[in-house]
Amino acid sequence: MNFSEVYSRIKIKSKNQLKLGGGIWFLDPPKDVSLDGYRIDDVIHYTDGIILFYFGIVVLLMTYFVIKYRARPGHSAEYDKGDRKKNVIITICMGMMVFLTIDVVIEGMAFRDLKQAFWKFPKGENVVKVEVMPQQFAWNFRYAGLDGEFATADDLIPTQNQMHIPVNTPVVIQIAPYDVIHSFFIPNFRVKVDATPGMVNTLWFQATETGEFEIACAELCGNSHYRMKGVLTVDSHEDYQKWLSSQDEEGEPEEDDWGDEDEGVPTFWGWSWKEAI
Ligand SMILES: [Cu+2]
Repeated sequence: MNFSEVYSRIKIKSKNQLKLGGGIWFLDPPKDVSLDGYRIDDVIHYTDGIILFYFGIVVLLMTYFVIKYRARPGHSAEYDKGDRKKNVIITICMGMMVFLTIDVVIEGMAFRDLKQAFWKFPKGENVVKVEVMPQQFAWNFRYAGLDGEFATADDLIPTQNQMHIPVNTPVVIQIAPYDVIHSFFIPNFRVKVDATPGMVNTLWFQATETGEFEIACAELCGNSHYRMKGVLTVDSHEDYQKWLSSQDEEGEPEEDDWGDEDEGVPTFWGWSWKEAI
């Protein structure tokens, strides 16, 4: 297989999968349509750049030494343990440089982003709250309904795998699985959160563009994990309200709340909203 074959395969694959932004062929990530996605891209670009920089230095030095110390008449090989003072100092300096310019910088960027965005949960009236309950192998979404309270009779549960949110509005999700560990991943938003049995996890994001985007399960959760795919539709405010009012209310829970075990689909679920820390 030659280079252009590899190139065309990658192109075709990614075109079918996701919407792409402009950039360098296979390094091209899915188009960022979120408020804070650029922060993740920045960390990835910095990591790529700095690693490429050190890789370049290593390749150049290796090439230089391979030529300089090549076997030739009048030059015999010399055994060197590499433990002379000079070698130790160079190694420590290189190690420190890598540590300071890669590890420390990335850690700094990550904590800055967590503090400024990802851990700063939006509060207030306009925040859209959604409860997410993945199961083998589908996504269940729950909206609070008119009373704004979860686990009440007017909760809205859209068709499985269909999530709608309004554009330019902060969205907070709380997620807990019905069965095993899953992971809620929306590549176009650069966010991901695990669904862990026995825990309610939280995540927030905000869409900057309308459209349809993929929701993927990012945790190998069973034999049909590959088809655990949902659609996140970002609507205009008007369309979102229209969609909300077209959804059926959940109704009073029936006696057999969690459905038949063989059935595998919960007939009633939902928990009270837990305020994020
Ligand atoms: Cu899954």
